[in-house]
Amino acid sequence: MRAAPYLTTALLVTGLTAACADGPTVAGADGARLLGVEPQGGQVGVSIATTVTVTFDHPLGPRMEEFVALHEGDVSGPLVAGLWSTSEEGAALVFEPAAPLKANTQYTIHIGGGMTDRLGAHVDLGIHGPAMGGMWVTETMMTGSLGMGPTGGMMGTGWAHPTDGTFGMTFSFWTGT
Ligand SMILES: [Cu+2]
Repeated sequence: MRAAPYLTTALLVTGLTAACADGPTVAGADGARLLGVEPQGGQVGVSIATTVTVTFDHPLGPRMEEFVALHEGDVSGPLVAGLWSTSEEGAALVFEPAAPLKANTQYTIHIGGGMTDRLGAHVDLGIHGPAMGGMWVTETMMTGSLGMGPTGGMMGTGWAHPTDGTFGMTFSFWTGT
């Protein structure tokens, strides 16, 4: 299932979303890949009525919507009230805020780094995440934040990458007026 190096390079230069959408959709040795984040990291002027959608190239395991969150401010900020659910037969996680977002405010989508897909393979955020404005979450970012230390719930299984010491990826966006 692993693409040859020349193929990977070709995908990177030909447009990530289109190329990957045409790729394999069957889970294999490689875990599901993050394909889309809406709003993307760095986006400004986002509607206060926005929802958040996080899309993968094949379905995730059960209850993975527990490992994605929307913070007000940066990753250390409070959680926005609302409901995460799955769609696309488990390949997309969708957040409906309980109320419209605040105007002219930063929000940060936090996607867990330890999620697994339906076959139990580790989800990959790194192939496409950075190109959509994603930033890896370090231990320093987590332990410095209110209520998010080792007992705070966003550093355990599902949030922590199994090997590299990161805690998922964030995508910050800014609402408009
Ligand atoms: Cu978080």
